[in-house]
Amino acid sequence: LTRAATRSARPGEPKYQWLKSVLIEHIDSSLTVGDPIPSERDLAAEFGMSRMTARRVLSDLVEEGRIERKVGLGTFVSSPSIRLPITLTSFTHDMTVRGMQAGSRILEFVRETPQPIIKQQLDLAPGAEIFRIVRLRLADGEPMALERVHLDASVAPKLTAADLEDASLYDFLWRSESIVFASGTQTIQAKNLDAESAKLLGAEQGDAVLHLTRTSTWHGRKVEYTVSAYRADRYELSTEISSPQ
Ligand code: 16G
Repeated sequence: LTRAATRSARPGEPKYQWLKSVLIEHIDSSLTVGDPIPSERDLAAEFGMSRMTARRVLSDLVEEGRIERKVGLGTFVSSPSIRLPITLTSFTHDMTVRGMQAGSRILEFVRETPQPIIKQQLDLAPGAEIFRIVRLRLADGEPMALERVHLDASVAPKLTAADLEDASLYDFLWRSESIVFASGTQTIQAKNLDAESAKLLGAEQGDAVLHLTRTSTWHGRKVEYTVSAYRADRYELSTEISSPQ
């Protein structure tokens, strides 16, 4: 670090705390996403501490999402997480309000008889069809989430893949069918990426993802069942909480 970026330890300040706050200040004031962070060995030497302490600081900053390790390359300032509220909004809306450009790559778009599990999730009658839509969702061109939508085909029979080229499904449903989801359920699980999904998301196999399952209802009817994998290094989920009444 440059001399300007460092400061002496405050009286009684543990070395771990000292290095951590100096690094955070340095990242916030002088570095941008992708800038390299000094190695554990260099930090230990510069701050006169054991490599173990320096390693702990770096590991904690990795865990907090401030920096990331790239195998064989070193440690770098990482992109800040996008904090999503847990509400019934669309990907396009969530990115737009954060000043980002939402996009999609459509990987599959089929109208089909649903698998039994999907039929059950959507309470579909025998013979009913769904649209199964698999999309890679992008924010400012960067792959962020993989999304598998199962939509009751009878509510939007005119839907085509072209309607979803870099466009919002929820906007289409509203504009063409006056459908707006007012309620639903959403489940959140932690999972690890399989090789194929990792490749699409530009991540590594085994990386953590936030696995979100959403069922959206319209006039008391389950219409959408969607399973999404959001990159855990780019998203955090947040919700208001209050004491039980
Ligand atoms: C979000 C929803 C997904 C919905 C999609 C529509 C979650 C977990 N999923 O990704 O259920 O289908 O938005 O997005 O939040 P769009 O209107 O931008 O196409």
